Amino acid sequence: MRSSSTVRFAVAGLALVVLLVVAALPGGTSSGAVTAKRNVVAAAAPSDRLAVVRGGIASPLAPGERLAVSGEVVATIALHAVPETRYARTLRVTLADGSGAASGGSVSVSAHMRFMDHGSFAARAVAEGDGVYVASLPFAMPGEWEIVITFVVGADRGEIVLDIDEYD
Ligand SMILES: [Cu+2]
Repeated sequence: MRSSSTVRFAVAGLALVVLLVVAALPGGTSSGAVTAKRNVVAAAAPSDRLAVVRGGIASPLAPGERLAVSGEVVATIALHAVPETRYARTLRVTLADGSGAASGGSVSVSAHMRFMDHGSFAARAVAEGDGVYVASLPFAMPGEWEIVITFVVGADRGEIVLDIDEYD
């Protein structure tokens, strides 16, 4: 009788020690690893939805879709997440005309939230050559934004309006 209750206490004590060790070992590091992994995934593949607005009607923008700007000028537009940030995006515009990449132009962007008063921001895209222009979009929060992209390429001027549903 006595020895069996001693064994029972010993087993219970051993189980408690094992529980404590298991709880202490991975606990501190696992939540940090999950957070870091989540950020990396968000930066690699934003699930933002883009639509181009023509005459007040928005239609989904397909990846790589070429949008008429003015004359023979067409634009291809892509958004990229910015590593280490939650909401900022990089806008990458590629311009081409009848003779190829349109590098001598200028591209600027203004943005505001469609249904909230968060102010707005404007940015001038930096020309990177080969018809590529890059602008930073410091969105204050995820949600529905409208951005207006203004183009000047030689004598051609044009504007593209995009609705962006930014996914956090
Ligand atoms: Cu808002």
